Amino acid sequence: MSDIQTLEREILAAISAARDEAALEAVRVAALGKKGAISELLKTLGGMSADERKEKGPTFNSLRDRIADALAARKAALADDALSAKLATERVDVTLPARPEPRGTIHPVSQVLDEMTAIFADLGFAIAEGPDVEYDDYNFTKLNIPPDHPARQMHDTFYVAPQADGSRHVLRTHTSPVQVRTMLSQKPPIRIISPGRTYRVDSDATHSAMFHQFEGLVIDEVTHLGNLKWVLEEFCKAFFEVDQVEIRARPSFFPFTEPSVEWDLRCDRSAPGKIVFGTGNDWLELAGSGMVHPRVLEMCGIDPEKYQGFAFGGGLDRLAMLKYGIPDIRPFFESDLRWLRHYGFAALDIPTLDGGLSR
Ligand code: FA5
Repeated sequence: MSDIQTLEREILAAISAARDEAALEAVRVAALGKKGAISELLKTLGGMSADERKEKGPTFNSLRDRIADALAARKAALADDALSAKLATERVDVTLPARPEPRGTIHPVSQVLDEMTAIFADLGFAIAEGPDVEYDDYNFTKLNIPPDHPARQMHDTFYVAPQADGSRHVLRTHTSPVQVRTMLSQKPPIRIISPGRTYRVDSDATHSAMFHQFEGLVIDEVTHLGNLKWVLEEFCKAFFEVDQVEIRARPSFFPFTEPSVEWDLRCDRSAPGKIVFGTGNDWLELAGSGMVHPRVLEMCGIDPEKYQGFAFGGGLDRLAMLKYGIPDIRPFFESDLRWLRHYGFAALDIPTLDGGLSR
């Protein structure tokens, strides 16, 4: 075997023995680097006669090309091996079962909020929203509660520091300012429901400083308390998942409605720890309501000669407590995981009217 063939065999053997890129690079340098064996061979061509160069030149050059090709092929194979090894360590076994227990749950307030919006959307109401930090003007004045009016004392208000222009913001004490925002930005007919956070300086087993309310508003050319009663009855039937309900009206007072009506829902609380809706001799407070006061319509740019409407609102946390038998409002906002696991809902059980609200 010629020296050239021996050299080629040795280099090819070293190439296939290289286990990684660094080892392969060392083989390349030893063969094709400046002082490499093949480079040294090529250098000898310069000292040869023309005939000799003609004979050896192609042999040396093709040797160099074969070694370069073998180096490139081995490099590609090593890169493939490295990628396969990496993929093998990162492989996920998709046949493994998911975590046996879902860890998060849906808070009862979120659940009730979803249930409520599903019901009112089905009745043709749009969802409206307003900010937690509200203009004093929208929370009170445009709702017919001017500054220094005694009705302001009905709400224990959190005031925000005065603005540079002297105007004041409040943490909204009810969702009723969404009525104002809606009337200022939309033309009748209006049909909205607005659930959201509200704030009052208040705390005991059934009152929290931050709580949730819902607000409904309907404005059209002809509306009356009968429509309001029907809407509340339809809501109660769907929400409490019973075929029949009975609600009763009591006269009440809200500065932004005239007349004002408070609604109660008939229920049976005779069995300990249980409430049945639609029968019995007990009554539960459901919502405040009334026909929108003409002055409110006027202040919100709606002609009270042409339009009238009704509004209603109540406590969303209270509805959750009633429906799901939760006795105390305070743990709602204490982030106690044991409470959340007990009263929470499965994350994928999104309430729908046809799929069932609270299953
Ligand atoms: C209002 O806030 C009126 N805006 C409701 C309304 C809307 C009347 C539209 C007419 C037309 P009231 O102050 O009564 O009304 O509050 C309504 C409900 O919010 C209460 O019945 C109660 O369920 C709930 N609520 C009030 N304060 C708290 C509190 N601190 N914690 C939990 N729930 C509360």
